[in-house]
Amino acid sequence: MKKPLVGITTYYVYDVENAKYRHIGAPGQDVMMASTDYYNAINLAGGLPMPIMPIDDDDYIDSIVKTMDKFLFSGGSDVDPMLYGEALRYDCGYINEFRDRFEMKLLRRVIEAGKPILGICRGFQLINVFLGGSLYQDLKSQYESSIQHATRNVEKHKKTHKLLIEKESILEKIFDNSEILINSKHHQAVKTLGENLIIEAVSEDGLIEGFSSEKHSILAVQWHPEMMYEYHVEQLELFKWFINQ
Ligand SMILES: [Mn+2]
Repeated sequence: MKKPLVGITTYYVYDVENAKYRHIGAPGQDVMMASTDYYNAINLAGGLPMPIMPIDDDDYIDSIVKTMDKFLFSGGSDVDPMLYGEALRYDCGYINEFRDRFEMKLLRRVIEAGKPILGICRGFQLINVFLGGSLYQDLKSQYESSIQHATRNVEKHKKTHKLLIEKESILEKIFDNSEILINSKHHQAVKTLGENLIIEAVSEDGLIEGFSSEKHSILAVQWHPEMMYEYHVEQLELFKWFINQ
């Protein structure tokens, strides 16, 4: 059987971001970057992972949407608050307008084409914003909690907080459990939920950590299963579900 082609979004890195610590390329060159974790996870789950070059061209985007069977919207920089109608707060992180513009166009076409979508971290937040939801620009200053969601210097696979899974949700089917432990690498989170989205799981302090949409074939999570599966095998089940559905 032919393996499903899974298009995975990538970082678009401006020359100026790369310039300070340049290891590759020449001055003036923008580059594409991606964490290998996504590609390894999709490959192990039985899919054929393909990086999507961020090229802002409508013909290109149409071809990609036709060619790929499924789409993974990956992690990365903060979504521009202007896209959910808020002014930029002092504690919002780095914003890449090129990537936002490209991925919003891509997401629109993928949803129109009805192809399955898996969102992770930034991908999860981008989908929420696309469907009319909003985000906390920075949890530390906007959401009172004793849980550390932004564990920047903690190992990628380290379990740091609980995930409380909704009854009869997709995540309950995937993990066969109502509660698991997950990593946490986000300083932003869903504030108001987008249209047609259903909550799949929350953290103990009440933040949405997973949502789905049957209408749009979306499953999206705030944590990073691709950083965990090597150490915590249950996390690979999420990618297997995505490939096999
Ligand atoms: Mn978290």
